[in-house]
Amino acid sequence: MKQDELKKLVGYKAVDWIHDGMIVGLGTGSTVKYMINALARKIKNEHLNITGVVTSNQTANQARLLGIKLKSVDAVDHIDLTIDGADEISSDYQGIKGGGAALLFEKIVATNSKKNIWIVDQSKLVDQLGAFPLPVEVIPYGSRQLFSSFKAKGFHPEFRITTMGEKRKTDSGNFIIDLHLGKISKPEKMATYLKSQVGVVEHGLFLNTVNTVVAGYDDGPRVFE
Ligand code: ABF
Repeated sequence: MKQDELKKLVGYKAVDWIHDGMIVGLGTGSTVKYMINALARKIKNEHLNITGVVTSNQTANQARLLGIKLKSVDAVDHIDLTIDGADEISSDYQGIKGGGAALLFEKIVATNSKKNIWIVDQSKLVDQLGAFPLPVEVIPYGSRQLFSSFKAKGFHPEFRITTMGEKRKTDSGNFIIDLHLGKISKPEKMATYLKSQVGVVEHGLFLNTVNTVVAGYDDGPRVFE
């Protein structure tokens, strides 16, 4: 199956975990778009009372267009379940996220969720993290200094840029620096280092976060828990 078909497969499967009355974190990315479409259909067909909590303007726009009730992460007292995509998932279920530049709000919503499900096509499953560039969200002021320090450490940094060649801004107005690390042998150590750097807001290492992975294979969706 093509990658897009695999994304659709797991996006549709993921709504099996959503039940009436739930407060559901809605992730960001092309795989999640399929899940949100399926969720809107399920809400309508089964007359469900579902409240969505979004992780990006992109997701908010799609969910609103589909008539899904939304609340801010600060307007709910808990999130039952968050369903999101990922860029890489290692064999010990650690993740890299942020390819969609939404990692900060994704991590806030994931951190405040009772359960996290990641939906991916099988190409995202890797032995070790790092082939996918690690996104780091930084505030603009001092970002060139951070860039230089990452370069000096051999992290091969690149500012995320738009198709117009300008520095991409996140929903919070920050910049993303992608680190081309190749392999991340000690994700915990890398996460601790990045969070210690003044000006770093958040990074795309999602460690000890996911509870269930739904991966799309040619013979169907596979659930790993
Ligand atoms: C989002 O899902 C991002 O963190 C990640 O980049 C993206 C994966 O995108 P896609 O589903 O489009 O491959 O959570």
